[in-house]
Amino acid sequence: MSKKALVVGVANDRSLAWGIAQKLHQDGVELGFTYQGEALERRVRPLAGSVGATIVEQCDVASDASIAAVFSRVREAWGGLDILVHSVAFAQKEDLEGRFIDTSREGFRLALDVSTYSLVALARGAEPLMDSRGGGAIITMSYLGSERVVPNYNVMGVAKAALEASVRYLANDLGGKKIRVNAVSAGPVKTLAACGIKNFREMLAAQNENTPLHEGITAGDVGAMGAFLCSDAARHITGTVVYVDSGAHIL
Ligand code: 0WE
Repeated sequence: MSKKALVVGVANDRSLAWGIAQKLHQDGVELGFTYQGEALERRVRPLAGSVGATIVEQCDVASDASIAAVFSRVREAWGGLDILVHSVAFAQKEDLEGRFIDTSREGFRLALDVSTYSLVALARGAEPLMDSRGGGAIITMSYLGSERVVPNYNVMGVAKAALEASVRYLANDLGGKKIRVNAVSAGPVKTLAACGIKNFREMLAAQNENTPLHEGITAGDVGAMGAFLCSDAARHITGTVVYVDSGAHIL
């Protein structure tokens, strides 16, 4: 029977989650997608259709009830789950510029709720469904701003640091059930999430000019690594962060 993957975080055809979904599809994995709201539904439905997705559900990752509804749909349609792709982040625009010290309590709470706690909540929902398959793989997306100060990344850097730590604690909790949890730390890619970010063009240029490989990163590059981490070839890899950044993190 084919593997089943739930992909959370496709916004459009440039999304890292879409890059991963396409690679999983090539590997023969059956796909399900969630979308955040009505505006994104119009983008996600056609993409989901193009890879023969059997689940397309709305999911607000800030709502436990919404997450529970998604997993009951997965249980009903598939009876189990092999792969969970988490590719979700949000901080208020005002918190991605200026000084980190000025982050409000609500801005901090929102960024860590949507970008970090959502992984914990989704992993908890996936656990029994993966356990019933004898194991599974969970991946999430991170960024170097979790461990270095990247100008303007600010509260998202703190959210990604907590996300990477969450990967380790989740990997430890779920290892006994043969559920692996890993993160891909990607270099900058021009996705919807990058829209309107100050100096993003310069960051893309730096990725091309100032990295060991002198090459930009594509959603396909991230997708290939994501699909690998979800495959049996990675069966002994858990709790780690893999860099897909042309070597930027060593400099
Ligand atoms: O994680 C991210 C971006 C995530 C993100 C993007 C937005 C833009 C629109 C989270 N929240 C929002 N909120 C919005 O209102 N990246 C790794 C891309 C990124 O974002 C940056 C970067 C890089 C790289 C922000 C500042 C500096 C560098």
